[in-house]
Amino acid sequence: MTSSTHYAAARPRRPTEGRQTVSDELTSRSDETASGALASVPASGPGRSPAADPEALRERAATALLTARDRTLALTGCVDDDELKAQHSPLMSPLVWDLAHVGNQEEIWLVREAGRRPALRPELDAMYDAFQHPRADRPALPLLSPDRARAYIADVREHALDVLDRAALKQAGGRGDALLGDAFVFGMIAQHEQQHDETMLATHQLRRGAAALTAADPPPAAVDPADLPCEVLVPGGPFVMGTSTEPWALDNERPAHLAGVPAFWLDTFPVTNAAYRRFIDDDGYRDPRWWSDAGWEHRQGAALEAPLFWQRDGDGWLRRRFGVVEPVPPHEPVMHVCWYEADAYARWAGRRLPTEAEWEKAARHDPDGGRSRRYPWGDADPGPQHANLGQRHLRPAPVGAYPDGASPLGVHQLIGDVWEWTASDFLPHPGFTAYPYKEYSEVFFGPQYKVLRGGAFGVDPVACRGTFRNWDHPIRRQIFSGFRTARDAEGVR
Ligand code: AVJ
Ligand code: FE
Repeated sequence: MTSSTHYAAARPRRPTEGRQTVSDELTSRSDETASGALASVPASGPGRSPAADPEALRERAATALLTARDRTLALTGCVDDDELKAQHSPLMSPLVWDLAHVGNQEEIWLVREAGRRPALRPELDAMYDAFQHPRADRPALPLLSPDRARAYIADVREHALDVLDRAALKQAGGRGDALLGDAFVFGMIAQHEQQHDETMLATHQLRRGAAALTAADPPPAAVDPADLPCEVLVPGGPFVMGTSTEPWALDNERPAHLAGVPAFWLDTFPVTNAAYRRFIDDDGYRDPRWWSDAGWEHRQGAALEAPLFWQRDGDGWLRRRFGVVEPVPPHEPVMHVCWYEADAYARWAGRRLPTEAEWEKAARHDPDGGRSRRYPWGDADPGPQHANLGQRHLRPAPVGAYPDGASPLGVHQLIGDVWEWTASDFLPHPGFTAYPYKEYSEVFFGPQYKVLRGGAFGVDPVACRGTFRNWDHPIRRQIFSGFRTARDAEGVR
């Protein structure tokens, strides 16, 4: 994908090293161990801060905002105005709604709340409030034109960066403005824009017509999955789930708390297209034994027969991917399946979906010392050697492509490639406090949403962590969703 930088040019990009500073701090902290210092972890709120200096924080925040904006402009700059205003699916907003919505959220949180400055365009709040207008209704709104939306978000950004330049970025947990601690609110808004960038990427995938986006293919497998065990034993016992120390963790990831998980076996890799085809070929979609009642009802009503975007081609299958029709690649993680399909596949395989706690233990537990780490590979921020993230590639990588991103127990590709459905409903961690607004997470808690973990190729590293939680309805599959399976380890401790 090309990167549009015309806005960034209005304010020179500053050199970046902020992220590394933050993760270096984290490597030396050991408060997230199952054995020790949980008592020192605050129960809620934006958490304790690393001793990052304010200039490094300012740098990290500016870089995160600029990176998000480059991507937003690239995703909206590659199609014409009619396409920006069109609704490509009733599941999605017109791209031009997302474009102005990210700016409106930035105005609300960075200009008004963090900066305590007067509103720039308060009359836009209602139109770009996701709760006032369901996605299906958004095309009928008198939305800002693409040019006006770009001018609006650029204006907001000028003010937001000025707020950032002047902000007293104290450590979180100290006195003063909690929103500014660790530059949290800036990180939150950068993550918000990146989340919409992933949503816009899903809109591009739904859109018909010639390809508008291209990117290099991800790396091929560097290890042969056949040479590795197909599942890994994760030991039982408590581990620290969630975080109270990760500076930009969102409210639903907090606080750190002990979670007990009995020993279990987890797939080494996400389920591949080849494995999923065996389920299809075995008439898995026609056999109610594998489906929950709600799942079977949905499978019947929606006439599901294969993942979204797949079509039969003689004995084989093709898929449409960002405007290109191609054979389904056998060794890639399966994608665009809903929770009901993942659940049915797992039962057919004599297995089950992992719970969210199991997934997080597999991703974060360090068997040497028992600490919970930020990522499967350790505490370092994700690099291109670890995981397929950040829209560098417009598809998942084949299994075996990221041995450097594996966990110490040998679980691969937990981060990146595809979001992984878990068995769990989206519920608050014990001790949860909504912060800074109930509409980010709290209003979504309940059995109507299932949790997805790990991030996909379309997720930026700033919005992906071992603790990061995503959620969606169990029928949704326009998202970049896959899964892996698990089973109990009876008699194993
Ligand atoms: C976390 C992806 C479920 O898109 O609804 C965007 C992220 N929240 N704007 C969503 C979000 C507010 C959210 N998900
Ligand atoms: Fe939003």
